[in-house]
Amino acid sequence: MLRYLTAGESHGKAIIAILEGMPAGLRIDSAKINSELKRRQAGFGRGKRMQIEKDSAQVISGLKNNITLGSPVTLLIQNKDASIEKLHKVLCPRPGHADLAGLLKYGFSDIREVLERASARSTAATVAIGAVCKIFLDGFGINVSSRVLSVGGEIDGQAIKGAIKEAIKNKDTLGGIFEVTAKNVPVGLGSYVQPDRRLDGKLAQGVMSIPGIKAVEVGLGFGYAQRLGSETHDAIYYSKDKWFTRESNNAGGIEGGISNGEDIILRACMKPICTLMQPLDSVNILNKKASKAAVERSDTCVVEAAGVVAEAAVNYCLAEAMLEKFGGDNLEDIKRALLYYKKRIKLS
Ligand code: EPS
Repeated sequence: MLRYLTAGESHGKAIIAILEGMPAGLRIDSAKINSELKRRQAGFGRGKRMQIEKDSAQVISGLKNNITLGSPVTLLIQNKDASIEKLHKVLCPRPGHADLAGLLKYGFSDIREVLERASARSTAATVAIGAVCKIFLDGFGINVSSRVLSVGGEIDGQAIKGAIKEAIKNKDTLGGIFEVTAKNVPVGLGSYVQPDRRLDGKLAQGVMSIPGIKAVEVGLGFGYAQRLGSETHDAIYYSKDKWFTRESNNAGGIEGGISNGEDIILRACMKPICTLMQPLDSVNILNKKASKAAVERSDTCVVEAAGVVAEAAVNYCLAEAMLEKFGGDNLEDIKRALLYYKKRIKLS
């Protein structure tokens, strides 16, 4: 069983993740974790915080001589900006952020108590965990990547850059759509036997829980709504040398909540960042008077970074599904179980 917990405030001492359930015997190269953390910090439209931080993870448990022990792996990313105790109060909730609902829910009188943990800074932990899972999946040839499909309705790279520049100039923000693809995933991950074991449901949960994500679709997704069944389902062929094949992949690699051996493809929509330098109407939470929403240091557009975080979520989800199907406490046991399974399905 694979599970994790993250901790840390945006301007606290550090962001921490504990990942439990990685099998023993996996070599972890911390440079690989750090290169994923660096990718998360990149992209045109990021704010000033990314110039302050140079995220890198210390692995403080679960390894000996860089090899996993099967015990919890703790990852710690120090915050350079650890000014939480000195930061000013925030009194006017930003529409779209967790500010107002979080304040009411926890009974705070300062929105800072909400935003410190609600901040997308926590996605550094998601990426660190995903990077360990990526190293695990690499050993099975499974590869997850992402790409930006559109930002503010623009699809061309230059037009996207132009739209972000315009948004910066206008003190506005932009969202967009990205796609995540997982290649070489074996057939049979996830299951139809219980709702909470469906792979598409798990992937959607992982990606939907990234801050700012408002929609996730698998394969043709919303596109199914305009088409006939005869035009959409991926016909099945068989030949001795090629085994079972498809000529299309509208299902996005998942049928009945199970991976079907085709590429897993999902897309997600990120809303525009909700901290606006030209803020929307809001209300002061102390005197209840109309006011403009708080302005905090923030980004203009993070769709590219969100794609990197989604890769991490998908890596985690696929590692979990691999361990559920071929699970063991030892990496070699898992490799053997997969080999045996592949042999068995080719023979059937
Ligand atoms: C982020 C760190 C944050 C923000 C942003 C993303 O740092 P700071 O608040 O110090 O500028 O740049 O997160 C948000 C503002 C938010 O509301 O989610 C990061 O590390 O990605």
